[in-house]
Amino acid sequence: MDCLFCKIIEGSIPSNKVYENENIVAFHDIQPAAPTHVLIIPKVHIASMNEVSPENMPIIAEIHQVAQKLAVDLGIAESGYRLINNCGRDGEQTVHHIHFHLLGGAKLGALTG
Ligand code: DGP
Repeated sequence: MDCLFCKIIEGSIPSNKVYENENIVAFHDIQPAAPTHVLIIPKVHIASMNEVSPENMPIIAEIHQVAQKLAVDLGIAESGYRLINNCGRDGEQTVHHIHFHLLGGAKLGALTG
């Protein structure tokens, strides 16, 4: 499958991984928008939030558990952070393998749209 994040998961494209288990990988974003900017993705290919089904909803929950743990590990839990999913054209989703941005390490600007 011609998917950038599937290639990162299989290791044919390198990434700076901060977490991996049997279901999930997290790695530093190549274009950080904050001092801490990690992408958390499922190993199973789900194109976007629009394709999440009741069957794979548990992995979305697990991604949130991993985000909570990574926020602690990366030292941003106490000061705060954002966990963002961009979906589709208006959401400015550019990689069509569902991913959650974990952003922190500085006061983040207001969401203005
Ligand atoms: P989004 O706009 O929500 O689809 O965000 C996609 C993110 O993926 C964007 O912040 C940049 C990041 N990205 C794109 N290509 C690569 C890559 O090859 N490696 C890494 N680590 N991140 C990438």
